[in-house]
Amino acid sequence: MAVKPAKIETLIVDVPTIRPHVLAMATMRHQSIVLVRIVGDDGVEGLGEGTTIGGLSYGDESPEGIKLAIDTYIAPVLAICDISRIAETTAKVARAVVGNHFAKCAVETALLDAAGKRLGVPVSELIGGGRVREGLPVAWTLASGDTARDIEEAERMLDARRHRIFKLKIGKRPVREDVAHVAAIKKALGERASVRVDVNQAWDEAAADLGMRLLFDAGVDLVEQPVARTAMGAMARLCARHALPLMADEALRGPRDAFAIACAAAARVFAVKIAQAGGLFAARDVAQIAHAADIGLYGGTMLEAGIGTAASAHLCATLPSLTWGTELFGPLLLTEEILAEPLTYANFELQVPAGPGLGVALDEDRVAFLRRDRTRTLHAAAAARS
Ligand code: MUC
Ligand code: MG
Repeated sequence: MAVKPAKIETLIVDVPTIRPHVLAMATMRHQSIVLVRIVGDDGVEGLGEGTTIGGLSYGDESPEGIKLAIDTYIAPVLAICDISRIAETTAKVARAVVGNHFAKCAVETALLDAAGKRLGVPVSELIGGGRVREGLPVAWTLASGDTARDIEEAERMLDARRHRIFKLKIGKRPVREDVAHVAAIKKALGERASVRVDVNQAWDEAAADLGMRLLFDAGVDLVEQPVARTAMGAMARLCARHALPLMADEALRGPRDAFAIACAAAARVFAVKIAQAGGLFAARDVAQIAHAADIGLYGGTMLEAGIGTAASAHLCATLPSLTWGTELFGPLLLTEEILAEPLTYANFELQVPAGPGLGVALDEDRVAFLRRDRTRTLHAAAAARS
């Protein structure tokens, strides 16, 4: 029987981070999470999340823009769809809305969550050929901006058996200063941990040449997006010149980019991100192109909270090869949990939820308390009283 949407709701939730998160392009002190709730006329609810980093400093979709794209342009398309037919629905959305990958991913996630609940199966069973693993290795990002604090943080994570892969955010300081910071951390952690860096496009090719040589000598295992996402020629030349593997992140905005990068031999590893790719199915296609081209895979994050992280985990659980693990630690960077039951992190892994759909539920009271429009309402009420 066809299912029409009875309710489509979007809201922004602002949650502080546990410490400032220093990236090449922004310092995050909070995360703005866009949640989507789609309730079918059969009463089944699907949840999705569209979350980016640092407002508009990372990409060209902002939290406010994601919400607007869904409310104004995607919701009217959903209104005339049978939303239980996901491929048909997302194809109609794609015809009406160009780009806006984060917004589309949030909506597709909600449709998949509801479909899984209707069928009584996890989302991982609806994409790809089902699961090949139940737990995902999870990296942690050291980005306090301070070497001693980063080492102390890494030691705590190792002691707690939470993470033994560390990604360092660099690119803000001169290359040699950044590398000295990374080398000190790698020296302190030694063979107990894999140390990788993410430059978030901050270098030009000459800086990347110097940086990649020095990072390789320091024992670093991987460099993520050292140059601009459009600098495909430079990425290919860096791959050819350096033993240190280069991972594409910002350059990968879906299967067509994946194909172009594979053809140009411009990366040895892909960071697969569901939002950046435009949804779980598009991200699955990115992974399949990597597989066909002998490119390694890593489950990337946009520092999503529990809903987006669970969705990414379902996809990563289906990938036959996930050589570089994942960085699905988003909820752990936030001071507040918005899921009724937090995701489980133990023994250096994230457990992929097992229940129907995404297998997670929102803590509705927390969400009601944290939602941005509630704050506004309170401010407006206070202004009206004064
Ligand atoms: C990115 O560029 O990969 C992922 C982890 C983190 O700390 O920031 C990101 C985004
Ligand atoms: Mg990155």
